[in-house]
Amino acid sequence: MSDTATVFDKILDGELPCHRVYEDEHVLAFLDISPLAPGHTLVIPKQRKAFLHELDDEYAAAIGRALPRIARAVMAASGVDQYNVLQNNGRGAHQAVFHVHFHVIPKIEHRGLGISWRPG
Ligand code: IU
Repeated sequence: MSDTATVFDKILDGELPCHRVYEDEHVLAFLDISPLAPGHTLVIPKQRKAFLHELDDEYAAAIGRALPRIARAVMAASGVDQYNVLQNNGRGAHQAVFHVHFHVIPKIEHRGLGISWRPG
């Protein structure tokens, strides 16, 4: 399963467009096509792996460096100081796209979009 191309690989390969938020040598971040809140951003490694535990250290470290930067950008763009970071592994854990990704979701309570997302 890990080597199966997903829609995120097509985005990485430039076959599909995205609203790019951040990019470096190992990481791409773009807006979720079906946002739970305005500014909902997905952060993916440029390594084709389905699950977090499969990532090489190089990509895991790069994601770790990039996430706080991207969180700051999402906060600034969304005008919020609260947000959720979520990451699903496995169909039973609500993973739909089998390329590792982190959700950065602004918490926008005043718009009535209070997200009560919980794993499982
Ligand atoms: P999940 O953690 O695998 O359940 O999240 C997949 C996310 O990918 C979900 O929020 C979708 O809206 C999002 N997404 C996307 O941004 N673009 C796409 O073409 C597809 C899914 I398919």
